[in-house]
Amino acid sequence: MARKIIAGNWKMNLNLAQGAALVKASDDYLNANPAKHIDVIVAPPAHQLVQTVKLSTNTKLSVVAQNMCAHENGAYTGEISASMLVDAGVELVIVGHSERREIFGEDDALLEAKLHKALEYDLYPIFCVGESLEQRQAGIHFKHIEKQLEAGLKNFNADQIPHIILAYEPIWAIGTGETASPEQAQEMHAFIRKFLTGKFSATVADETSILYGGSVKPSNAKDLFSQPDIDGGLIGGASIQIDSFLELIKIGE
Ligand code: G2H
Repeated sequence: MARKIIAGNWKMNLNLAQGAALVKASDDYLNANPAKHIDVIVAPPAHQLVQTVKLSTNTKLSVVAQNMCAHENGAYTGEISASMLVDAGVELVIVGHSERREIFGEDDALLEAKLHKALEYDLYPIFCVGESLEQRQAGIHFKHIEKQLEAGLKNFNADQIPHIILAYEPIWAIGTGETASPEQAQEMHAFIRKFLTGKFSATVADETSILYGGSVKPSNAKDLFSQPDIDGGLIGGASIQIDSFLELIKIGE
């Protein structure tokens, strides 16, 4: 069975004090509720990674970096490497968020290299895929997701795939307040699982967590997370408020 995960992507938000308060509240909640079957992940901006790792005492609370360089080390001003993330105590890294693809021009080849570099360092990548509104309206959304998955995963073997968490984030639903309906999300998650079955195996497909992202909030999370192929959420806006993030963890359990 795939792990159930609630991941908060803080993006470029929260200062040190705000980040500490949010992670402390999440940690306290998990310590007070030890029987919950959910993994919680928080993705702070880079300057908060070390602090966040130190504040996470519960084994179910992990820290994910929002990005990583594909290169080993060297003259890459502004970048952070896989070994630096490991050094900071980080366990996971987001790869291919649509904001990295769209705003910073990260292409399929670069993202594939990042995925391989992350696994080389035993960092679990959260690999994001998603279609634009135009692609959905043109009816090519399945084709597009298949293309992104194929490009990112083509050189991995079946044993490696369950170490990669997938996130389906339709671009038209990111930070827009518009959410994919539970049916639309389930349809795409089932498609992704079928892709994994065809390319790797039914066991791999069953063991790989597929998260949904795109304006998830307490009011719509229950319907989304109860879909059979949705294993949790990658949440932006609603993850940076303590109350709503704790509520989402409760709904995800
Ligand atoms: C999608 C999501 C987090 P939001 O980017 O990855 O953000 O929940 O604000 O749509």
